[in-house]
Amino acid sequence: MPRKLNLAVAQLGPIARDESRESAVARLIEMLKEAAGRGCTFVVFPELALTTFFPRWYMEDQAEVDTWFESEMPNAATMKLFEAAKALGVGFNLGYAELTREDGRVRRFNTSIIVDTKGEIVGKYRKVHLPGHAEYEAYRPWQHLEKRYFEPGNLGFPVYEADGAQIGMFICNDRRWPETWRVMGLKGAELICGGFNTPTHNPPVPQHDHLNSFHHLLSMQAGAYQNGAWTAGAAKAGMEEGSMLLGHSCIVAPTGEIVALSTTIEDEVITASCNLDACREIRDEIFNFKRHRQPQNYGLIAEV
Ligand code: ING
Repeated sequence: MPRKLNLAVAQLGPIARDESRESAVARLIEMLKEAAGRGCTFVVFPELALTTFFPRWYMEDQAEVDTWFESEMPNAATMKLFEAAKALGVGFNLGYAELTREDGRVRRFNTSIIVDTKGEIVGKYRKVHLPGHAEYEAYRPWQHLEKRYFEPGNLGFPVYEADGAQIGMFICNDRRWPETWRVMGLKGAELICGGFNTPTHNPPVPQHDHLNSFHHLLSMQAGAYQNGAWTAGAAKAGMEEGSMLLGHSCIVAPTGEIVALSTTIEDEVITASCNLDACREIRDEIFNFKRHRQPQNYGLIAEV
């Protein structure tokens, strides 16, 4: 009997700068209900799914920056999402800005969590690859200050068991780096999921703007095929505070085939029935890590 995971990806349209957490959570719950109605038991939500993509603005007042962060999870605004998911028996992956105290100091990460069908947080990931810059760059129509507001993740690329499935996470720019996928592939991930906020105009390299979706899907499909895993990406999409964000939320099979793709730049749920055992035909035959990898030749990849 194949192990089927009925998977949903819940794409968000724009979140306005002044939109409340409660409003964003209400939109997430609407899509959670739609996913449950289609028989899904796991939903992938976008990166920084509770607020607008705030790294597009330069801020110097740390107190203002910290208004975009969550210091607890769940918290007053997100408890409704956890409760709705538990009541419907649906797990989820959620991205948010995490403010925490570790090693005696305040730490800030671009974070995502895995919540199981019992409403328990069973895993956490902190974005490793932070794109953009740390100081104001006047030439840009908007900033991309992830290096200013977040630290690189300090949890590595973990893979967690959730309701019988081995699930790993990426966040946005991570998907462009093959190391992200390979580490989780080596750990046996069957589903590697996450969210993204991808402006369709990248100021340092505008000549690539017309390749924006191609590069996104190429990364998702390569990650899936080369590691024999299902991959799923949830966009925050649409014209958000003057910046057009890519849609093309997607679910990709271990063969690299796109099995579901969003067709709007608004709140949209896409779904697929994922046979987790399909990972095997890639893992056993094509990318059989034990039989075919030659890591003695790969040292350079992991060198600083
Ligand atoms: N956003 C973008 C991403 O990696 C980017 C940054 C855009 C990089 C376009 C390259 C090209 O999808 C985030 N938040 O990482």
